[in-house]
Amino acid sequence: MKQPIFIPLAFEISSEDEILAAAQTIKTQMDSRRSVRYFSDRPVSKDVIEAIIMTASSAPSGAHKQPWTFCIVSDPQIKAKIRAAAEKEEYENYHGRMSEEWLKDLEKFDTSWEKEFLTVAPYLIIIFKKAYDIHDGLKSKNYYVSESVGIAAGFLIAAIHLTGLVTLTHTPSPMNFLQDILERPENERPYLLLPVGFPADDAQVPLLHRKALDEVIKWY
Ligand code: IYR
Repeated sequence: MKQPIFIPLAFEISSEDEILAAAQTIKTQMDSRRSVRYFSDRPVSKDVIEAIIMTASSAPSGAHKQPWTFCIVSDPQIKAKIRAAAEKEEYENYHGRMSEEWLKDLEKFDTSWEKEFLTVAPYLIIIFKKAYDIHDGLKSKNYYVSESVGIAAGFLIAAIHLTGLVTLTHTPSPMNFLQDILERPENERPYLLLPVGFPADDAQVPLLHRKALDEVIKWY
């Protein structure tokens, strides 16, 4: 058996005051994050995208397998293909596949089958989850794949926001067309699509309220 190698943890203990101040600062910063559906076509540098992807890829994962691929689309033709395919599915969703209750729950967001942001935002990030890996033709197992990729997606959304950009968690359904358009291998499945960029000058967001502390916390 291979001997595990351990190294000292790089960690510095902060004072209680510093910890509380940091927690409150992060709370305020993250509370200003909003899902945005109206994008500007203002460009974003590739270096920024690479940095936020590496932040996402630093997420914990089952057996540290990092079972994800981040596909970054800036090519206008590919974006147009993705938009056409997503809108085709979404049209069906909004015209019969989604229940009345579901449509009513979405009223406050004023969404529709039209997805202009898919061609306007400078980048589309499509996260693929890897059910298993293939190295030199050999399959190897991944573990807790959905949990791992969900955590990475959370890191990505936080990184995008803290960087000063906006995004939206978009899940066209079904989204297997992404597998075909992006020519991903059989072991990968589309997980989430995130347009990334700057908001449109006149971007608006719905007035929403977040749940209060006592609605989301139970102490034991
Ligand atoms: N996927 C559709 C519908 C949709 C569903 C939920 I749940 C949302 O929170 C928002 C939209 C769409 O993208 O419009």
